[in-house]
Amino acid sequence: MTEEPEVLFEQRGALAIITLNRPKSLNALTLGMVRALQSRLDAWAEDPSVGAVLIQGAGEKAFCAGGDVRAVWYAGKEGGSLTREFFYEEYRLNRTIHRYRKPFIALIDKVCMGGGVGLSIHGSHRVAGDRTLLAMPETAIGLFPDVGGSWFLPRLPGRSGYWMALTGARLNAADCLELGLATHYVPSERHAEVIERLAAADLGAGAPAVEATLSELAGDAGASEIKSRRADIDRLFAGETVEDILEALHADGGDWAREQAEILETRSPTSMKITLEQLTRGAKLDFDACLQMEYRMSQACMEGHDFYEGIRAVLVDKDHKPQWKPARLEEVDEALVERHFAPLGERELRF
Ligand code: QUE
Repeated sequence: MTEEPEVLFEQRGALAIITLNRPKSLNALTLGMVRALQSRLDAWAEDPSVGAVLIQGAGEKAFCAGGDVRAVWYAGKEGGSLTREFFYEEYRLNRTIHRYRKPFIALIDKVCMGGGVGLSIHGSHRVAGDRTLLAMPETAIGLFPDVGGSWFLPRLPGRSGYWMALTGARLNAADCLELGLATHYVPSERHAEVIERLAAADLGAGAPAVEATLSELAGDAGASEIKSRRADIDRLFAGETVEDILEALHADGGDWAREQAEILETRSPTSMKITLEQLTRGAKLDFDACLQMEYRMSQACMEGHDFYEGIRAVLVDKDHKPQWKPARLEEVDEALVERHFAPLGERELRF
């Protein structure tokens, strides 16, 4: 029996196509996939026969559910090097996509979370579909919204990125378009046509050729619920501390605010505090500095408690009852937050 490759690469016309191919694991990104993507993107960048790159997920459920954090979890428990190498190479790949000189189109139908957002948001075009479900849910697993979250989340309209980061809210196509996380909506049944049309297009014209094709296929994603919530989000998530935000949510009295507070009360207190600090700092940093900060944070999380407990509760035992430590926001002191931003000396992320 031959083993299925975890990523498939092909070229049709001037269109280079990536298919994330671990459908049973929601195409969660392994280090092997990161390495394969990095070397292929580097090669395609120099290849004059490639006019644009498109990335999609295999199967019916996901574009990409995130990093293969289960493997990182095992490595962390057993002293393996994956806790260092995975984030290091994943963030470098995010940067390659951010700096890519050719159109980079992601078909983000179905589940697109965490690391999956990192493979799509930094490209030039994101095409949402009918089953798009996009989130940065890391505060639920004792992590923080990485893969460039410090760059793109504080740059979303108003406080919407802060709300997404803290709650892990799940967005549909209309919401993604509203916030600029998606550039186009194309009905899912026409996503195969997106590939066919781009493969047949004269991509020598670059982004305008891609733009024309996507615009022709684009449809109406319908009304965005977030659009009607934007004023609430901007008002209730404006606080400088997580405690301030929770206080505003409790004081509001409405159902939506109460639901948001209930969500936050299940998230890792440490994750929420470092996430708010991360976005506040990220708003003023350039892209590379954002990733370097995130790498410091990732390594501090690997040394801590909540990541192991979060993965245990959500992906290993699946009891969804994490016992966070510290368990309460007020126990997460400034020194603990600051530790997540400390320099790493020889181990810093370098480009
Ligand atoms: C929050 C997350 C992730 C998550 C669930 C959360 C995440 C992630 C996965 C995931 C899903 C399926 C897999 C896998 C990992 O789930 O980042 O290996 O097969 O990667 O609530 O941040």
